[in-house]
Amino acid sequence: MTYRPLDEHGLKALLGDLPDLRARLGGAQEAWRVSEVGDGNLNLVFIVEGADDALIVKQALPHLRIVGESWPLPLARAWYEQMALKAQAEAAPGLLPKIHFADREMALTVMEYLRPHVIVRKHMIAGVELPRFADDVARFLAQTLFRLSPLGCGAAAHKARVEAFAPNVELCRITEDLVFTDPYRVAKLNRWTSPQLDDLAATVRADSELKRAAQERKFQFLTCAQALIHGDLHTGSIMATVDDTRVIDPEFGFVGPMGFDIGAMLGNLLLAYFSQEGHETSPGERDLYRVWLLDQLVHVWNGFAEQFLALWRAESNHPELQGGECFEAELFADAEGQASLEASRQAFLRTLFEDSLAFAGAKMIRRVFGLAHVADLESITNSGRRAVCETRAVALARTLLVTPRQFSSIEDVADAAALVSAVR
Ligand code: SR1
Ligand code: MG
Repeated sequence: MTYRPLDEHGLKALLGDLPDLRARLGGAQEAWRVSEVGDGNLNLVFIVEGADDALIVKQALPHLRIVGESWPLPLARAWYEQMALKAQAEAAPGLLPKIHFADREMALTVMEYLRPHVIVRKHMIAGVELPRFADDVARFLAQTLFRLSPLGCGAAAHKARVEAFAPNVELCRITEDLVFTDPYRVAKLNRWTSPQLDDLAATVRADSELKRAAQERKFQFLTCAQALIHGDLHTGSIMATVDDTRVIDPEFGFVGPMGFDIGAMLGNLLLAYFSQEGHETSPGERDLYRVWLLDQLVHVWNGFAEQFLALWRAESNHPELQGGECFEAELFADAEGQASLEASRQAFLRTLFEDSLAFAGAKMIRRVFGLAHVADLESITNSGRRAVCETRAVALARTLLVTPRQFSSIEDVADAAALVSAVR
């Protein structure tokens, strides 16, 4: 199929020519209801409803949706997304949407329609508690980052993934520019709550320690090929109900630093936390929800660390699994070796914790001063109140990015967030 952006008519014709999907939707093709619901920055997203079932159709546009044709983007991102969805679904069963059909030329993916799932960011703006969220996200992180790294798979499989995702250059460049560089310089597309944050934006641009930390993390992002990562794992990339969680949209996927995915999640939970006061209709209304959000922060990291270590102990070098080739069991066979291996695992987790906090800080700062903001903060219509929330978020973000080693645990981070938000 040659690429053409789809409209309602084109979409019905395309799905009508695919017998499996036509049967799945059911009823007469003319009666199918099509609505374009994409509210992200990059793609077209359609819901197609037939008599029997409904489907999601996602199609990449050749340019950045939020900017327009002046910012061309490769259609190939849909292919990286399809490859990542498949790899992650194998590594973390049950946590991704099912793919029914994919076409590389059309940059098109047809997926199960998740309902009544809602984007987690929207749930968090509305103050909805999600009992499964932290466990599921921790499992997604542990299973994908372990099993899609050389700790959990063979060297050849790892190198094949590095090669397969390495050409996802333009999407990675968006992150390199928008996350690690633009917020720290005068850039045409930067924006912030003005005039309230004008001075803080200038302070950020003049902060050498902060800029150095951001550049060190950019270097890590560019060079550290630890695992296939999602690449954009914010709360807008997760859909959930109270009893089901699915991770979507891994079009920024590539083999990169594990801490980038974990940090994206922790940073976005902190943004959700700091934005809560802006959503209150009476003072203190969101106090309990704030506590719940910090609990999620703690549970995501601790749950991840526990499951990641358990996978490392159980699956690495497992004779019946195609486990990793690092830390080969025969090198650590005796008691001293076992203790040494365990110390190595703990040290790995500690470094990963600091990486994750630093990336979390970078992800928070970009959402306040860069091009792409988050609805948690943007939906606070009173700019004065929004600026207060943003200033607090930036205060913690700077500490996370510059001195992640000052935090001995994720509980420390939660305490620091509570302290910052208590400052009037
Ligand atoms: C220019 S695209 C802006 C942002 O949207 C995506 O969700 C990524 O976070 C990207 O940085
Ligand atoms: Mg996305």
